[in-house]
Amino acid sequence: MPTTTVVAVQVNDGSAQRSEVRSITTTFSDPVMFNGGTANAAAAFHVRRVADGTSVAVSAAVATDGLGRTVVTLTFSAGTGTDPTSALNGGVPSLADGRYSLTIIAGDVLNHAFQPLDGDADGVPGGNYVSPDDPIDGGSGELHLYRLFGDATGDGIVDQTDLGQFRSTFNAGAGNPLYISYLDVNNDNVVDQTDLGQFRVRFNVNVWALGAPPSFFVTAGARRRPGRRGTSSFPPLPTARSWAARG
Ligand SMILES: [Ca+2]
Ligand SMILES: [Ca+2]
Ligand SMILES: [Ca+2]
Repeated sequence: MPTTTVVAVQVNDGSAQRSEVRSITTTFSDPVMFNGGTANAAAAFHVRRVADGTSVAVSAAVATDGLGRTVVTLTFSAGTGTDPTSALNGGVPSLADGRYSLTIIAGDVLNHAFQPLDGDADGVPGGNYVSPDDPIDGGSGELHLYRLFGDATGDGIVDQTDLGQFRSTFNAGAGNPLYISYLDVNNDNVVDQTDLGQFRVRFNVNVWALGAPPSFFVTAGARRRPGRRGTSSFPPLPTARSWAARG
């Protein structure tokens, strides 16, 4: 009998952006049961920030797909490891900036033969699932399990390409086809100066260079500069040189 494995792990809805990361969905190869029952499913899943090992509290929604396989969608509880700004105005909390790992405890996930999950996919029951490393140079099978507000392209850096998308949605509100919700950092249904402020502090930042928070861009509040609200012009962004000069 084949072992039960993890067949897919998806970030958000599977789209590329990593500006906001609000869910991780795991699909198993078979129907599975969880140690302590479905209500305790979250205990089998551990999401940690790579930089400092911080655990993120998760909730787990357990479902069955059209093939009868168990599918678990994790969402993140506001608090350690999430970005408080992402939860403003009723937003679903996003992971904070940084790289993350997902571990699924094999012994907490049993198939109908009561065999533990073959998380390491070596054909033998047992062995935790551990998400791949997401090296900076990419690679097949990587999950891009990281978050950096402004990273519309999902490559782990906020750069000119992302800026192009930010510009395209600047001053757009919900209902406008140009509105991009994952660039609306505070979920107030418009991409404006507040969101620009959060984008700006991450410009030319990449997730592999991020240490453990608190970092200046993680703790930076959504500040508005007096008199700038409602302007339609797009202020120039600082160059990499000027950011470096800030130290
Ligand atoms: Ca195994
Ligand atoms: Ca990017
Ligand atoms: Ca906004």
